[in-house]
Amino acid sequence: MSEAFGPDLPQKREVVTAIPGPKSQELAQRRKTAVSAALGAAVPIYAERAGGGVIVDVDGNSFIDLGAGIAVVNVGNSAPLVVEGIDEQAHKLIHTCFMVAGYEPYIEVCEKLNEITPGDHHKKSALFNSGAEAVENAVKVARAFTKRPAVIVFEHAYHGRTNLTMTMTGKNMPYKHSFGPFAPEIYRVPASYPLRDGLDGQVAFRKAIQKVEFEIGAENVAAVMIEPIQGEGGFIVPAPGFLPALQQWCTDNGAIFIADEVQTGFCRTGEWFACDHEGVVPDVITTAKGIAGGMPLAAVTGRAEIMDSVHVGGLGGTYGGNPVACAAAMGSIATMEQLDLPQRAREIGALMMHKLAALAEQFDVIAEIRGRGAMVAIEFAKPGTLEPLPDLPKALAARCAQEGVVILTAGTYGNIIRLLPPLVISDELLADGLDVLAAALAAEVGA
Ligand code: PLZ
Repeated sequence: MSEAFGPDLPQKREVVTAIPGPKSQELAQRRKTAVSAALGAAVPIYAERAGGGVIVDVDGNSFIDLGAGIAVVNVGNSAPLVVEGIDEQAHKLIHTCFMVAGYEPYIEVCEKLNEITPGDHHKKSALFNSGAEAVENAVKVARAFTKRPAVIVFEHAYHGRTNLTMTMTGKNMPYKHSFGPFAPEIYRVPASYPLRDGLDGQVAFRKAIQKVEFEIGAENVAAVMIEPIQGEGGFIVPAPGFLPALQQWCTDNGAIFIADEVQTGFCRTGEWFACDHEGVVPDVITTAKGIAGGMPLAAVTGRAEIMDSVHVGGLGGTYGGNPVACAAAMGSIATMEQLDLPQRAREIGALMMHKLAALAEQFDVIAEIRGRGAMVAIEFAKPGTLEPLPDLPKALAARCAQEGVVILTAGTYGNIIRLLPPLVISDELLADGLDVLAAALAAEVGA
């Protein structure tokens, strides 16, 4: 097997026990006693090893991974350069706290992010532990720079689960329900959702921005934060022109345009970042997930004058930019460069689109196939309407798990299947996974 694929696991789908198998069931019992019931699970299995396009569970079942740990292991699980980086760094230095004594890997990651994120202006970065933490800090920076309070977010947005970021997240269940009161000065405006609003980018922009101008006031806006393709919201690709118009409005009105690329970043969409598709250059960009091949790391990267506007000591955290996570990031990014993963994401996307287009012909519950690169979704609705079918994706995910395929659901209405395989998955494995999904759909709605 190719060196690049990490652990020497056979790249195949193989179900050898009932799902969940006996060992997974045993762990489920222990979990029930020991782990808070508040944590959900997409599949009922417990993973032991993973690499390339497969996850092997504790019972020896080999699953095709079409979720990549929610767009995290873009370079594959335990990718060789990631493991090497972790191993080498762990033997040298695991922690000092960057605010106590600095270390090179932190600076190296910031240099790399400043180089690869959109735009060739002078940028600076700061590192954190999670996507939510990056989003929080991007808001802090934007408020400090502009000395304004309001933050504009969009319908269907997902930005995290902390108090500020859950406020910014659009969906009540499961993210916000019973967790209020929420943070002040967060304002939600309509997104561009071509399937459901039928609007072109300019019209969708006017609709959103009129709300901002009349209800909030442009001069009160610190930042407009948007996922260039909404992730948890259902891989919603805005109409062309929507993002550039927002960016221009921010420039014209002294607000900070923040792209939350936590889910879309690091080659997922067929470019290094989703903003690259329309040549959008955000003032600030938040990244996490794919950055470090599975290690917890996140970043805020932005125009130097914005990032430097915060007082010394104003940003930080005990673990943010941990040396081992930084070494993993350098391994992860090097893998993306060596394997040309933006290109591979485009190939994966073409393969998925081709297969799914055929499915859409066959099944009238498919309202739309959409996405960019290796970030593709199927939206389900009652035939001939846009009325969501929220039970179908759940049923499909359950059927796929039984057959050895891990797929994830999404969407404000829960009526979406999202496909985001590791970018090192083979064509054969991907095709097999999609065939299993097709069979599950036929079984669920009748061929
Ligand atoms: N911004 C765009 O997609 C995380 C959430 C999983 P953290 N998405 C997966 C779950 O149910 O908790 C995400 C995102 C975007 C921010 C975040 C938050 O990133 O690393 O989960 O904090």
